[in-house]
Order: sequence, then C-alpha cells, then structure tokens
Amino acid sequence: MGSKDLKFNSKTIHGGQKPDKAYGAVMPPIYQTSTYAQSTPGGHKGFEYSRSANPTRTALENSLASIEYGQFGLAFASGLAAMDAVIKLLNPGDEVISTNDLYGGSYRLFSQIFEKYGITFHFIGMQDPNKIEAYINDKTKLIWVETPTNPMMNIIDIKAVSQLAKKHAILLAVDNTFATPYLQRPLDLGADIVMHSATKYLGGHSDVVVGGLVVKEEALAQKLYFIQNASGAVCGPMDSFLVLRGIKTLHVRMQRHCENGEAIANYLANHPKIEKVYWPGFEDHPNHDIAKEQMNGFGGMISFITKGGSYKDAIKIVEKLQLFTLAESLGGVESLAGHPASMTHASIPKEEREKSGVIDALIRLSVGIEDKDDLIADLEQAIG
Ligand code: P1T
Repeated sequence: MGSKDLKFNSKTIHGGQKPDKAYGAVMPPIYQTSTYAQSTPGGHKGFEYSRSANPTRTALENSLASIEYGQFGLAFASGLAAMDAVIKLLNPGDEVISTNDLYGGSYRLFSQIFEKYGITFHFIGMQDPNKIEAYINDKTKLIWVETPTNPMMNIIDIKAVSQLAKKHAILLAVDNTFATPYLQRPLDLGADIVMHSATKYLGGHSDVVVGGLVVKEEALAQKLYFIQNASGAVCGPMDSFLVLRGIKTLHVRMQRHCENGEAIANYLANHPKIEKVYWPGFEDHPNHDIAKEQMNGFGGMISFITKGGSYKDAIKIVEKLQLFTLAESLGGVESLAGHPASMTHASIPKEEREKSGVIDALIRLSVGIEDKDDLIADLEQAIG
C-alpha cells in the first residue's frame, strides 16, 4: 500500500516514510552532518551538502508533502523563513493581496522587509471574498491567506479565493498553521502553496522553531527549492527529527485540542464577565458555515475580551493564570495565554491592528491537551 492511499491518521505516522536504508532504523536517524563523501566529483549517494539536502530533512519534507496531500515539501529554519522564500518568487513592482488579520511577524516581514524591495502589499479583510477582486490588477502575483486568522479567528473561504486566483492567474498561498491538515487541506481546496509554522501544532511540544511549505506542481516546487538552497534558511537535522516525531501524534493531539477548545469556548461564552469570545465553532460566528464546510473541526485557538475590558484587566488576567503559561507561540501540548497587542502583534501599528479587532483588551488562548476541568478552574480563578 503506497502512502498516497493511506488515510490521514496513518499518513501522520507513515506518510512518505520508509525504514532507513543503512540499518532499518524505524525513525529517521538524525544525520548530523554538513557534507557527504564523494568517490569522484559528483559521485555521491544523493546528498552532497546539507544546505541543499539532508536525509533527516528530506524525511520531514516527504512527511509534510504527504500530510498536506501535496507532492513536494520544503522545510525551513522557521515559519517566517518559509514565507520569506515564497515572497522571493516575486519581483520588484509585483503586488500581493494579504489578509489584514495575520500573525504580527508575517505583517512585519511583508511591510518592513519586502516593501523596501519594491513589492507592494495590500492588507485587506477577506471574510467576504468578493471584496478581493477590487485590489487585483496586472501586477498582482500572489494572494496570501491565513485562516483561521491569528488572533481574531476569522475564517476565509479558501475555495472561493482560489477560484478568483485561478481566474486571474495569481498564486494562492495559505498559512495553515492554526488549522493543520488534520482540520483543513488548502491544496485540495485549490491553493497553490501551503505554509506552516511547524513550530506550532506540527511540532506540538514547544521545543523547536521550524517552517514548512508544500506544493503540488513540480515547476513551482523547483523554483522554491532553488530559493531554499540559494538563500539557505534550511531546517537542521535535529529540528527535522523533532517535527517528524511531533507529526506522528498530530491527529490524536488535534482531536483533544478540539475537544478542550470547544469546552473552553463554551465556558467563556457563558461566563457573566466575558463580553465576546472569538472561536469559529460558534453558530453565530460570522463565517461559521464556511468553517464547517472547509474544516473538520474548529481547533483549540480562542480569543476573548472581558466586559468593559481594558489593557489593565487583560494584563491582570494573563498574569493570574497558572496552568496557562503566559508566553508567545501556540499549538503545543501545554496551554498558553497571550496578550496579542503587546506580544505577538506588537509589530503591527496600533491603528492598523485595531482595524481588525486586535484591541488592548484582547486575550488569546492556545488550549492544550491537559484535563479540561483543570483548565477551566484556572480560568475561573483568573477571571474571578
Ligand atoms: O515563529 P515562526 O515559526 O517563524 O512562524 C511565524 C508564524 C507564521 N504564521 C502564523 C499563523 C504564526 O502564528 C506564526 C508564529 N506565531 C507566533 C509565534 C504566535 O504566538 O502567534
């Protein structure tokens, strides 16, 4: 049975993987080497220098391609390094349309690094895909979608955006970090590129910083491999191993993240001191129907604000939490809490970030896989 025929819950463990050729090791060994012996110039066993390729990284890249239902995977030193490679497909004068509600570091990469090389970014709300077309012109080369969005949990209709992108021959890239392929498969919905901060759910244990890309088309893959090797922000062998190990339990972890996420979203929604909870599983979420259609569940990321909440109130709550650790990042087995305005999204100017709802009172939770009753008890003592 080829790994292409496997169901998702088997792909996470076996997809793109074979026992190691040398001794049959079931887990890919950590090939901690920069270079490989050659018998004559060019006479090697498929690997010549670890920036170009390394067997442990190749194992991760094959796994990424398999779980995202693509053909080609690429692993980078971080999620932002993966995004950097995508934008390097473009030329000065090109334009990108990006969602305006996205990870602060993604916004910073686009606006503070690539704008100065002559690439223009239009940051817009994409909940209504019909609003995108007005920004398309003959210079538009890429649409950048993050869904669910970080941190407002907006949902963007990947299929509708992909139809638009195809109509105008524009590339569509989807940051699938929050959903993971357990919940959402952008390539199947028409995207050209899937991007991951594998630092999050794919790694799953908050012990590594890694990025990934997956594509279906060989010509696009070759361009990205060229950039990966020529720019050099590759994922190291030890980090590749850690993400591979994480992916093997992705499906069981995600199932629990979803269960705990639902319990906590409902607990917060019924709390008398809570004003608003942002979670796509609620029937009154503005894009709940799209979420239901394009996702297999709603995940463990939740944002909320308290009634009459202020910056001070939000800080008080995140400081009081004990089982939820106050920290950047998300997607690990342990629950984390964050204050986007001063942490993950501080690099977006206040005026810009408030347009998409990232106000000072907003708190973001990454719900882990601990016992949900303990998590709720922790929120109870912190919110009061
Ligand atoms: O941190 P890095 O692996 O470089 O990935 C960047 C990134 C890209 N896309 C999304 C949706 C992300 O959430 C991130 C990183 N985000 C955090 C560190 C955070 O706490 O939101």
